[in-house]
Amino acid sequence: MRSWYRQRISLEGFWKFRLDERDLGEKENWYGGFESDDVIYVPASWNEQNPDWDQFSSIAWYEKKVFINEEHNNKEAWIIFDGAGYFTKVWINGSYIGSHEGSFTKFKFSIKDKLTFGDFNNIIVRIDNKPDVHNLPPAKELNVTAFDFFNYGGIHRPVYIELADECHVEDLTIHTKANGKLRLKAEVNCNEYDLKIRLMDKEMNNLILEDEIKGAKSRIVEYERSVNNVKPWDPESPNLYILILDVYVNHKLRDSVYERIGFRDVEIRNGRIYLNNRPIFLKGFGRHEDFPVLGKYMYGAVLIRDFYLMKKIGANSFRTSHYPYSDEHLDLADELGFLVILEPPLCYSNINRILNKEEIAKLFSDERYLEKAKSVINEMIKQHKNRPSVIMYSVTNEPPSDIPEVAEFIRKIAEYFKVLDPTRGTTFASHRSINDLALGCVDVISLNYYHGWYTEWGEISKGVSIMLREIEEIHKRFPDKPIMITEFGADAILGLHSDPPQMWSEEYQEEMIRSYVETLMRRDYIVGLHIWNFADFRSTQSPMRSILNRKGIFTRDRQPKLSAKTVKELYSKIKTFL
Ligand code: GCB
Repeated sequence: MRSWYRQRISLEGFWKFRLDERDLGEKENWYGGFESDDVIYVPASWNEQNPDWDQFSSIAWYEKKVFINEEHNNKEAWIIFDGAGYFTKVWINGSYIGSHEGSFTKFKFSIKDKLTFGDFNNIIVRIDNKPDVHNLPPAKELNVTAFDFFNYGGIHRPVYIELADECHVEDLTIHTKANGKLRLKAEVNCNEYDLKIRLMDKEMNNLILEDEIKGAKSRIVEYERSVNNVKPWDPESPNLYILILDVYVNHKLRDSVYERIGFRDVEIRNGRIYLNNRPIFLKGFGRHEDFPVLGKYMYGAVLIRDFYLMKKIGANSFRTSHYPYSDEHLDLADELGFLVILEPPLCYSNINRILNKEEIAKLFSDERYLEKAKSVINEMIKQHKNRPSVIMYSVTNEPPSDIPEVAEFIRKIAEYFKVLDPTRGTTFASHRSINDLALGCVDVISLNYYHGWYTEWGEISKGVSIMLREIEEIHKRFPDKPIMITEFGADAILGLHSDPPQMWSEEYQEEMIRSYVETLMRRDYIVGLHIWNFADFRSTQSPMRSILNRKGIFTRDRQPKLSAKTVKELYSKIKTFL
C-alpha cells in the first residue's frame, strides 16, 4: 500500500555511526545520543562503506537528528524501515520505540507520542547482526552460514517518517481476475467514514471506475465489482492500473492510498502453470540483491540495468532468492512484466555445516521457530500481496527435507501460505532430489541441480544424464505436478579461458548452461528454467569461493560473460506462452 497524500520525511543521508562489539551501548545509554566521529550513509549495508567494517558482524549504532514541523502536531506518525537488520532497536529522543527481527521485510513503529513538533528529534537505531542458528536464515559465524551469500548488516533499505491523519487506511488487499473482476478489502482506522474508490490507467489519464461507499462504520470494508474494458496483465503486455482509495469524514479528505494492480489469473493444473488460461514457461534466473559498496541495497539505476539486461536476454521470470526483495525491485517486475516467485528468508543450503542431524530435527520441530517463520512470511505477504508479478511463493530454499521433521515443517508453512493467500500456488527449491520427503506438500516441484559442478565435476555430460534420470523419476512419482529447475550453473571467472572447457573458465560455464537448457527445454513436464545466477555476488569466505560466488552470467558490475550470449540464443527459442 502506498500514498501520495501522506507526507514523508526521508532519512536518507549521512548518519553518525559507532561500532559496539562489546555491547556497551545500552548500559551506557547511547540511546540518548552517543559520541563518535564515524559517519555512514543510509541506505546501504555498513560492510563495504569502510574496509574496517567489512568483516564486522556484531552491534552498531546509528544516530540522526531530524526536524519535524509544528504543522504535523496532531498527526499519526510512523518511522518506517523498508529493510534493516538483522535485529533492529529504535529510540526517539531517548525513549524506546520498539524492535524488529529480520532484514528483508518492511516494518514500522508509531512514534507520534515521542516526537517533539517544531523542533529537532534524535533518532537512534541499534542494529545487531550477530550470526545465530535461530536467525532466518541461520548462521554460526560470519563465514560459517547456512546460506551462500554475505551476511551484510545495517540499514540497507530506505528509512523515512510517514505522517497521516488519525483516521487512515491500515491495510488494503486487492484481488483481481483477468476478466475484470475486482475485489478489495480495506482496513480503516476510523469510526464513521465514506470511501471513494477510483480505478485509473497507469498514466492516470483515464478514469475507468469511480464508486463510493457511504457511511461505513466498521474497520473492515469489502467491495466487489466487475470492471469492463481492462486489459489483462502478462509478461508481453504488463498492463498496470492504479487503484486509489480515499477516506472522507464529513466530506473532508482524511487519507488517500493506492496500489498498482494488474488483472490476471494464475492457475496450476494438469502439470502446467497457466497465466490467463494459457500455459506458460518461466525462463530466467535466481537473483540476489548485491552490489559493490552498497551491499544489500539495490540503487534504482542498478535495478534498471538489471531489468534491461534480463529483457535483452529474453528472460521473463526470476525468484527472489533467498529473501523478499525491495519494493523498488518488485515494482519494476510489475511494470516490465516479470513473473516472480517470492521467497522468504528461509534458506538452509549449508545447514549441515552448522548443525548435526539431531539438532536440525530439533530446530525444525521447535514451535517458537515455526512461529518466527510464520511471522516473517506474514510480513512478506502483507507487503507484496497486491503485485501482479508475484505468481507463486517458494516457501523455502534447500531445506534438509530428507529429514522427516523438516518435511513436516515444510508441510506446515506451505499450509500457512495458503491460509494467508489462497490465490497463489506454492513451491520450494529442493536440493534433495529423489530423497526429498516434502515434494508432495507444494503445488509445483522446484529442483536445484549442480551435477557437473559439485558432483561429477569436470564431466558435464555425465552430470546432465544423472540429473535427467533423477528428474524423470520424480516426474513418475508426481505425474500431475509441474516441475521447474530453479537452480543450475557453474562458476566462471571473467577472462579465464580454457580449451577444452575446464572448471572456472567461461567456456565451462557456457557449456554447462547450454547442456542443461538444451536437455530440459524439450521435456513437456518442465515448466521453467532459472539459471543460477543472474550476476556474481558476494559470499562468505571459504575454499569454495573466490570472494564472490561466480555463477553469474554477468559479473558483479553487470558486464556479460561468454554464456550471456548463449543464454540469449537459448531463451529466444523458448516461448513465454507454450
Ligand atoms: C545452491 C544455493 C545457492 C548457492 C548455490 C551455489 O544450491 O541455493 O544459494 O549460491 O547453490 O552456487 O552453490
